Amino acid sequence: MKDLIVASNNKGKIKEYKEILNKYGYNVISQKEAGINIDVDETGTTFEENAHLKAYAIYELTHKNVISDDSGLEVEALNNEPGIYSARYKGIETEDERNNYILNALKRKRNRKAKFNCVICFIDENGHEELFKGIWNGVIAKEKSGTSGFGYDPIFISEDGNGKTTASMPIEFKEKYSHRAKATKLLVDYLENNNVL
Ligand code: ITT
Repeated sequence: MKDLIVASNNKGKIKEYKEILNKYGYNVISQKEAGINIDVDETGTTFEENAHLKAYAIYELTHKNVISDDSGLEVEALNNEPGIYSARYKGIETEDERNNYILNALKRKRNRKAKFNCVICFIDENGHEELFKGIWNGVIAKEKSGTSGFGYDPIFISEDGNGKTTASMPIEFKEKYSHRAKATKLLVDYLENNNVL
């Protein structure tokens, strides 16, 4: 198995990377499992910049193959917020309260279009860097439902589903269609075509 350290402290993301990448023959090790206890400051202004900052910080400490993930939800009627601030939107502490905030903010809006973004930054053990991006279009539900996944999954209805939130769908659904699944597919194609690992 080929090892990849995932530069993340988000348990939901790490679980998804373990599930998807394992199927492709990669062994995903979280930064915590690699013995690294840091939280990188996300000072960038784009998903790309923040993905780079997170991957580079872990690469510098390990000089091993690293991936990071900067992701987030953009809601059209909220000027594409929360975007890169998805994990700390309006300083609201919990995922559940952030979901409530968005549902409230959209109460009288007709336009409920939204999309998830995911940028993966891969740095190989020689320091060569590549970025891969995935987007998942959908709408914001009228109310929360479901318990699978994490973050905004209880309020996001993707264009690929049957009108249910992604938190109401089996795990395999996100593995196939999500922003993360799409970016991961590009990463795997790159790794395989270039015999990187
Ligand atoms: P790391 O930086 O340690 O990886 P983080 O949670 O801070 O963890 P981000 O800065 O990339 O990561 O923020 C991503 C946020 O976007 C995440 O906390 C969720 O709120 C949301 N998000 C991203 N992908 C999601 C998904 O698949 N389902 C639901 N919400 C998601």
